[in-house]
Amino acid sequence: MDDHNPRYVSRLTRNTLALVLAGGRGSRLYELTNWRAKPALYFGGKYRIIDFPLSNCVNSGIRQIGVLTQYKAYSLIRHLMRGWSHFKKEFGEFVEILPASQRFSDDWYQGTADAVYQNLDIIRAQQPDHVLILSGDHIYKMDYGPMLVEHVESGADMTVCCLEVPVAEAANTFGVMQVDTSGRVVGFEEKPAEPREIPGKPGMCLASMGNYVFNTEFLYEQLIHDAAVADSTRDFGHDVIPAMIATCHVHAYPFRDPQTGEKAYWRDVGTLDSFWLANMELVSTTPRLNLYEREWPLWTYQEQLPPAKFVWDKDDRRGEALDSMVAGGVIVSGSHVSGSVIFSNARLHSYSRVHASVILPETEVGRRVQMQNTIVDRGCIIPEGMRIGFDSEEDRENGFRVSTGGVVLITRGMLGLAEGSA
Ligand code: ADQ
Ligand code: ADP
Repeated sequence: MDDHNPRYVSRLTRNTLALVLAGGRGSRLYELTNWRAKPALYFGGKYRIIDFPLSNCVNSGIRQIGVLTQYKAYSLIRHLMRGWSHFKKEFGEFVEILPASQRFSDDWYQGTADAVYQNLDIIRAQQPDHVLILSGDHIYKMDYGPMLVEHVESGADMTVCCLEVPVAEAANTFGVMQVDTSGRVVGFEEKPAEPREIPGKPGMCLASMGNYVFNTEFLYEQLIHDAAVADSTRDFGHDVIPAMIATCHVHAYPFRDPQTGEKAYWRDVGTLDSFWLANMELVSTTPRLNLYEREWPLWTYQEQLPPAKFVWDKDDRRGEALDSMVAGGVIVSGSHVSGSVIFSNARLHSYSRVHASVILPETEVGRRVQMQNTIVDRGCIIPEGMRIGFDSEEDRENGFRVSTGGVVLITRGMLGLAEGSA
């Protein structure tokens, strides 16, 4: 490779088609994903989870993107149409929505490999050199260019992006692989109960991030082969990758922070506790995920709203928010917010205290509410005087969900509000 040719990486990224897998339900988020796919879930005060992989693609110079949808895609599709439809086909750029029900098969997508298989004709029409398959579920900033370069240099048929993760975190959750000294993958198990450790690193294993680079022809071959295997669940992690290891060249690309060379920030916000915690990490004084970095813009859609307003009310109650992120359209009136993430158009009324909570858009917090360690779904109206997050028994009696880590989830349904409109 010619390291010094600045066009080298851009040629690779230009000739790559990204397919973002965005059909997953995210069942461990319970009622939070009853009405929206996990990639459409709100995150970080104004984003949706899918904005992270999509922004990563654009910042990496990959501008041919298909988003594969399936489960409860309405909210996701609306977001993509409003926020991600400004690409210019004339420059060979697009973000295209590929819904399951539109394809030639009567079946909805089965596993992730089937989702891609059903779109083979669309991939063929683009004639990319490489296909980058991305999970639409994760929070991280990553330049995919260096992974493409390493993929090409290694001579691999396919590359899996990976991270070192504690064994306890990976068990039953991630694909776990073994590599030889050259970085070639020699073993892969999907969600093993007892992941194999990295030699010399007790307690750690090498987990798949669910992001893959395929040589396009090789991808066709593998998907067509898998489609003919009778007992396959048509899933990359369960079926396609384990079947390839013995005969094909699969390379592992470790995702590292480009500045420090250390393990990079990556969060699978798949549970209520991890979703809450990843939002809390953002309001720490020096967050590992910096949303304010100008060189890696994170794009999203948000309607134009007036600036957040903090009202010192007539009873001399200060409306204030400390160590918090507050979106547009919010009014904090005579209430105290700390360590929280408040999304657009929320209203917080006098004498209330909100701590360590994630409040999704269009929410109303009544007067004298005391709340901590809580996730409030979009459109909730919290009645005056409620105490939430102090006593799990009381929270359950009120009909709320309390996670294993003690985080409270409140949705409209739990408050007896109409669920059908936002
Ligand atoms: P999981 O995340 O558990 O494991 P899965 O539920 O298949 O795998 O989701 C992968 C991605 O595909 C998600 O972004 C999801 O939204 C999406 N998705 C799921 N089914 C889909 C479908 N039918 N159509 C479109 N999109 C779909 C995977 C890998 C593991 C790896 C983890 C990392 O299988 O090996 O460790 O990701 O989180
Ligand atoms: P967003 O699209 O911004 O994520 P929602 O997911 O709340 O917002 O809304 C998407 C649509 O799904 C709503 O307009 C509504 O019709 C439906 N919906 C959302 N949440 C619920 C719910 N809890 N119960 C019933 N329908 C809902």
